[in-house]
Amino acid sequence: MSSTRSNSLDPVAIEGWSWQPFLEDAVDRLRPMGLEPYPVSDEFLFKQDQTGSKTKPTTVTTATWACRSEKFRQVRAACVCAGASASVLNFVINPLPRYDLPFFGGDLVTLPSGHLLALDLQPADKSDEKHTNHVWERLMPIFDRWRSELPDGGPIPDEAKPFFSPGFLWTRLPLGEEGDKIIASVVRPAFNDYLKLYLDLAAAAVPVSDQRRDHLLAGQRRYTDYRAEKDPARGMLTRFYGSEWTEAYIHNVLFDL
Ligand code: DBV
Repeated sequence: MSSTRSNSLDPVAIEGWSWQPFLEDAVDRLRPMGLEPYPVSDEFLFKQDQTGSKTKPTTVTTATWACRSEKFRQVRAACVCAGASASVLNFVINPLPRYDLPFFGGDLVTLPSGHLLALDLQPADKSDEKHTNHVWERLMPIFDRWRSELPDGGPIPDEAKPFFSPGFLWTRLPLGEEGDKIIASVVRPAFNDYLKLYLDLAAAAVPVSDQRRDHLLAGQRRYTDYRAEKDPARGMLTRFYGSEWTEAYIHNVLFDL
């Protein structure tokens, strides 16, 4: 097995990584949009280390897939595979501020305590109806369809609320057969429905004025700064790879606006 990845458009492949089919679905849908690789330096494209005790070490791999296109500043997937300790696909589409589009966000996380799953089209400015209404109108029926088949994930911090849409799909599922069944029959089609809507919105988006662009950019910065500051993966990544690598990864790759 090669120990590095080149910066290509092919989806990350990590042996035993449970979220691989989701990333493959996403890359298949994105390909027709005319993708180019987004530059990511080698140290963040592929990172591997050992964790756990000396007698029972686990390999922890973090790989990054990133591209850009005419309307997307950065599309990136952070892929973590650490055996039974963790499996994560964190997937974000960052549109260019020249287009009036929300962010696409997916956080698919498996920990020893269970699965935590989040999907949303997140606004750059929640109070701006011109930015949100036409998105929410089309998102809510999709949200309602899938939410009814998932347990509620429970409360999220108040300070996070400005950054979520009312279509924030958020659930926790148990490990094992029951959870796996719901992931295959509900979470995977929900992920693809959210992504399809997002790509439809992007296909229809036309460039906005300079003034509007500046407004959207300011909102995108607030969102990105928040995500970088509160990244729930910080603890896990720091345990695996140390603080220097983790902070550089969060600020220079994951949330780099
Ligand atoms: N989350 C990230 C990135 C990750 C990542 C870049 C590289 O933004 C993983 C990986 N999320 C991750 C992990 C956990 C969570 C939790 C490892 C578990 C942390 C832990 O328990 O140790 C959705 N993700 C969460 C939580 C929420 C979200 C609400 C629970 C937070 C908590 O309990 O404190 N993340 C949040 C969200 C989006 C998102 C709304 C966008 C759709 O990506």
